[in-house]
Amino acid sequence: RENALAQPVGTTLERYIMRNQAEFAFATGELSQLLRDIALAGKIVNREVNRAGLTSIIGAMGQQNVQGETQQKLDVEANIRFIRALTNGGEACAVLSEEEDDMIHTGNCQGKYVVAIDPLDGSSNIDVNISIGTIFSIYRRVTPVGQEATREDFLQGGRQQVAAGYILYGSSTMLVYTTGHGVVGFTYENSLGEFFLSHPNITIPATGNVFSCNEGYWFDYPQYVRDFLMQCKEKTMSGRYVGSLVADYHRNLFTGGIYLYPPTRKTPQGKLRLLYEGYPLAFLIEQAGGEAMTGEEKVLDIVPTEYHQRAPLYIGSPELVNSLLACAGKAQAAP
Ligand code: P6P
Repeated sequence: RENALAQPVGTTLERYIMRNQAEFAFATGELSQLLRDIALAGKIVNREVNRAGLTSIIGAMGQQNVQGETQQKLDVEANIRFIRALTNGGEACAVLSEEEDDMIHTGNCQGKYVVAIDPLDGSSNIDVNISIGTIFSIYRRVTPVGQEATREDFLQGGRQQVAAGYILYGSSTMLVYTTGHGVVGFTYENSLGEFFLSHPNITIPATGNVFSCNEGYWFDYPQYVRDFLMQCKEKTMSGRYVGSLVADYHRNLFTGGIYLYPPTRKTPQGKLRLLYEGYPLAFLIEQAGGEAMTGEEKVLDIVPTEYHQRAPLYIGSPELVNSLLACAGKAQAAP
């Protein structure tokens, strides 16, 4: 991390990657290129997101989106952008997207990586101008280069990720990622079209004053979750829930706090997806000094079986996650 810490705030993503190329994860150059491709798609999606509100006006002026078709829903548009950027970049042999049932083969059979991605999470929030995000998770393929990727490339388990991160399209647009050497944040300067290093070494406070969950599901929640939430309220902690995972996660990463998506009657395994939400956010939070649990185990230790499987998610400051688990322990121990 000393190399990253030595890099001045304000250096560009490009220069940051080049300077770290020799240091670690980027040694071969392919992962560097993969991150550049993701950043490029993020810039394009950022522009689309910022114009979303104007689409109808633009449509009225006869302009169409880049595909020359009627304006797509933004999550569909984002999916196309990320798959195209990863295909053109050449480093990813396959992409697993929240928007696609099966993996997308990019045709880059020489590519050494596969990418699981939620191109635009929380897209229902776009229409009401709330922050949204892209979440990505990167693995080195385990199948031989030169062949098409297979299921096992994507079902390696969370601890095999070589990089993970998110792009938050918020009051400012940020790219936050890890390659296993801490968490780094870049802020986008629209007028220059560049990501600039703004947070060289992001760590989450050990505890915090925020809990984030949809209390509408209160009567669905396991008893231990209700016990924990009652403790939070007795301590007059703040309930903060945007309803957009990347926005809630990012805020808690900086202020300290815990985000909870417990099992509900509608979603007995929780609503959030493991491969492109749970795993990447869990990798990031552990790199930032936090915890990510399902109530039963660490998220990163779950053995994956399905591309789009769900998992409960309790993630954030370690002291808050451990307090929740203590409630689970008491509940289990209770006669
Ligand atoms: P609920 C958005 O649809 C999302 O996937 C996450 O971004 C968000 O945290 C969660 O679902 C909100 O779900 O059930 O509280 O509306």
